[in-house]
Amino acid sequence: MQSRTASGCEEKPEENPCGPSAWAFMYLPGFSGRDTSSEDGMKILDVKLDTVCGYTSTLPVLQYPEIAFAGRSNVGKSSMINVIMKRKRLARVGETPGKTRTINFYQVSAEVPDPEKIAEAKEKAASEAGGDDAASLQQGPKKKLRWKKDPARNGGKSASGKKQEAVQYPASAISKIPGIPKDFYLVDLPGYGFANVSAEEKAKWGHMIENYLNTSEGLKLVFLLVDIRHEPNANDIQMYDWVVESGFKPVIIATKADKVGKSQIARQTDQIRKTLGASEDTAVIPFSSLTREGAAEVYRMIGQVI
Ligand SMILES: Nc1nc2c(ncn2[C@@H]2O[C@H](COP(=O)(O)OP(=O)(O)O)[C@@H](O)[C@H]2O)c(=O)[nH]1
Ligand SMILES: [Mg+2]
Repeated sequence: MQSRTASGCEEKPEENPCGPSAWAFMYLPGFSGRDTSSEDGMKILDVKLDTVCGYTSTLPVLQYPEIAFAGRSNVGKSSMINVIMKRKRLARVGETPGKTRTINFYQVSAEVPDPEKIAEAKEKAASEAGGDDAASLQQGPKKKLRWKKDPARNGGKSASGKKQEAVQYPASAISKIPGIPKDFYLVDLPGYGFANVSAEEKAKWGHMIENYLNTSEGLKLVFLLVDIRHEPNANDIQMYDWVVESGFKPVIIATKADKVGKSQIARQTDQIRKTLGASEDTAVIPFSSLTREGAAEVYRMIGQVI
C-alpha cells in the first residue's frame, strides 16, 4: 500500500503507525441473518478492519472508493455501521465517549443490485403472467407476495369475476438475481464533541478529520450523523462546514429515529437541516439501528457512488 503524508500532522509512524491493524487479516464474525442483494439491499461478502490511523500517521492511499461516517460521540455511529455491514460487533457500541482516537478503514467486499437484470426479471415476470402493466411492477413488493395466476387464462378476471390485480413478483425472485461485485472502504471517523478532553487534544482530532476530508482522493460520500431528538450543536455545525468546505455535500443521518413518534420525524429533520445551514435539497435520512429504518436508502446512496 502506498502512503501519503497527512499534511500538517507531525509524522511519527514509529509511535503511531498507520497500517494494517492486528485485526486486518482476521475475518470478523459473520452475520447469521438473511443477507440479500435485492433491490433495496446490498450483499456483504466480507468486511475486515484494514487500516487504523492516529493523528500522527500518514493516511493511506486506497484502491477503492471510500465512504465516510462522521458524528458526535454516542450519536449511534458504531450501531449504524454494524447494521449497514450486517455484523453484530464490527464496531464497538457504547464505547466510552472519546475512546476512539483513530480513523478506522474497513475494507468491504459487496454485491450491489444489478438494475438491468432486475428490470429484465420484472419484464419477464410481466410477460410470463400475461400482464402488460410493467409500470406497476416498478413499485416492487410492499408485502409478502405470491406469484399471481395468469390473468390471460381467465380473461383478466379472477375466479370471483373481479379484475385481477397487477402482476407482481416475490422478493426472493429479485434477491436471487446475482449482484454486481464491488469493493469499497467504510471509513469510521473519530467521534467528536465530548467533555473531559483538553482543547489541545480536541484540536488534534479536529485536524485529523479535516485533513482526511481535504486530502482523501478516494472519498466519494460522507454521512454525517446527528441525533434526531436534538438540535445539532456547535460541533455538528463545524463538522458539517468542514465537510462542505472539503467539496462534499454530506448526507445527514438522523439517528435513533425509533425514539421519536412518526409525526415528529418531518419536524425534527427540517430543524436539523435548518440548524446545520443545509439547503432544502440536502438529504436528511431518519435512521434507526433497532428497526433498520433508513438502511435501504443508505445502501442505495452507497451503491450510486461505488
Ligand atoms: N434506541 C436507539 N438506540 C440507539 C440507536 N443507535 C444507537 N443507540 C444507542 O446509543 C448508544 C451509543 O451508540 P453507539 O453506536 O456506541 O454510538 P457512537 O458513540 O456514535 O458509536 C448505545 O447505547 C446504543 O445502544 C438507535 O437507532 N436507536
Ligand atoms: Mg462508536
